[in-house]
Amino acid sequence: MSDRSQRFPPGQTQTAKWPVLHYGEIPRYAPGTWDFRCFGLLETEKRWSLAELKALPQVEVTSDIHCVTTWSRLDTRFRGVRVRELIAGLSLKPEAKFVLVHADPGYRTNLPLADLMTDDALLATHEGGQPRSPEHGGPVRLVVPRLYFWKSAKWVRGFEFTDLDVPGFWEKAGYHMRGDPWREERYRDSETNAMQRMRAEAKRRGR
Ligand SMILES: Nc1nc2c(c(=O)[nH]1)N[C@H]1C(S)=C(S)[C@@H](COP(=O)(O)O)O[C@H]1N2
Ligand SMILES: [Mo]
Repeated sequence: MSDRSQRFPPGQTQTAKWPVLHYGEIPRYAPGTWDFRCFGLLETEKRWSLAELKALPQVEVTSDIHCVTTWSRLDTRFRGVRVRELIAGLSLKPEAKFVLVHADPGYRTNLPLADLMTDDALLATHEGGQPRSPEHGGPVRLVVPRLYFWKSAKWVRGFEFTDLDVPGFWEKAGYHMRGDPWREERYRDSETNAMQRMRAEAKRRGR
């Protein structure tokens, strides 16, 4: 079972800096054509423009974030739309049990629908009172602090509701399908090339 009596999940250490980690280039976006889409196992698909998303009720949540490369950052203050509120307005089909998160540039990550329905799961537009910088996922990033941070897709563009758990980018490369830091669900099995590359990259950037 998860042991939340400790502030840090097993194997994690605190970082004061906030490392920037992603695969590929920081994507550009056009505020006029950017949209956030919900599709898949829904009666009716839905989309929001950036202006529409920003006009939804905002909440502020302070969270600890835990990267699988072993750094943790405490007390990060995010502001945005609570994912649960967004999903509450959708007509989900009963078979919808998982979400494949779609993000720029071609990033995907999967998680159980239940993990998006928690109080602290946000579509974050702000951090520490500032709009999200492009390198940390602006204009909108997903934040799911209860799971390892690779699930918190930067440059998020949509949720695809599915009946099966479809592996995303890192999950296909061997990362855990769920990724609960308190259970140390880091990798599914042995280390793959992609994982080694990512770790070497993190080291190079001086995490
Ligand atoms: N779109 C996108 N989102 C992403 C990634 C990525 O490569 N592309 N990397 C993930 C990983 S592995 C981590 S640790 C966090 C890092 O977020 P940060 O750069 O804000 O620290 O973003 C996650 N979200
Ligand atoms: Mo990561």
